[in-house]
Amino acid sequence: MNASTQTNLDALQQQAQVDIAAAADARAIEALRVDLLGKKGRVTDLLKQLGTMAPDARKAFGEQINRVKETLSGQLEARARAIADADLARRIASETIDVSLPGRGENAGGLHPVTRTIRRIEQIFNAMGFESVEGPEIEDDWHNFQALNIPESHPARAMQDTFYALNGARLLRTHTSPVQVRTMQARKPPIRIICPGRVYRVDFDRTHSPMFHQVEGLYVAENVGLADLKHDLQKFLSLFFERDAEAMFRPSYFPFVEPGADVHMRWGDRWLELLGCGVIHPNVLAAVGIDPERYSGYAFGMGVERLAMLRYGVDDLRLFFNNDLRFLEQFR
Ligand code: 2NL
Repeated sequence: MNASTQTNLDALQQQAQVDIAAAADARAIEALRVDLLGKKGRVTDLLKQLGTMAPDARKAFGEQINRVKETLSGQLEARARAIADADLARRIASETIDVSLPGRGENAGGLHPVTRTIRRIEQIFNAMGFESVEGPEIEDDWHNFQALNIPESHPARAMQDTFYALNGARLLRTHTSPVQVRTMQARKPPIRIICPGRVYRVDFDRTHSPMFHQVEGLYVAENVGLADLKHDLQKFLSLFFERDAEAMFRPSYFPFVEPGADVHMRWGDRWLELLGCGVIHPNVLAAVGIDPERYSGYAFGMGVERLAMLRYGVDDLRLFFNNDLRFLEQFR
């Protein structure tokens, strides 16, 4: 090792330390690193001179240069970290995030109140052993009327006027009873079903819509009668309205049942008519191929919108079909 090379190394190290301490930003540090330790850097240059030295000197000086190299490398890194920390501290002190800006929000959809009511009715009856069955909305006269003990020119047809096509060969069903007719034809008792769905009548005012929803139900087996009907509907009403419902069965006429009844429920100091029901007429059982001497059954029908109006406190049925979001959003 010669004295001048030694001096050069000491001087280089001292100057480098001064420069590193003075570096003001990340770019200055990087420039220094390249100038000192890069491929053509000054420390690297000194290492290249080792080749010209005697073996003893080469070993001692080589170790020295590597120590300097490591020291400078550590100092560069420490300075770079100090600069980054100071930068961050300055940004934290000077910048602010406005957390008061409202978010964009999610437009969550929801189920229509009629759908929710149908599901609620189904849930209760399914738990009582009734299977949900659906069927066509376009029907023929036999399934919608004749099988239900409503012959041609029967006065009950005037109350269930509907929409016809193909010269009366097809019509929009006026109740979901035809689904029950089809199910009774296809199965053997015991049969315990409910039939939810859209139905159509020529009717339009505050409490009637030309299209509305119904859930009908029936239970056909041996020895099914009025007592089963009263018990099961009483139970349904209590579960649906979440209270000990006081029900009244008042005689009423439907061609497809005998006896028939309207079910009323105490509502404050009034009685509200909620649904119709009865013991299935023997003519109906015979029409679908079930022996009325062996089997009997009860049936009932309810308007979904009517129950939804009572449950949600809605006073105009047409609101359900106007598709006004201000109304519908209240049911989410
Ligand atoms: C009402 C009255 C009712 C039925 C529907 C029915 C169905 C078959 C046989 C016998 Cl397949 N009856 N359904 C019975 C009585 C009343 O509905 O006011 N619905 C909204």
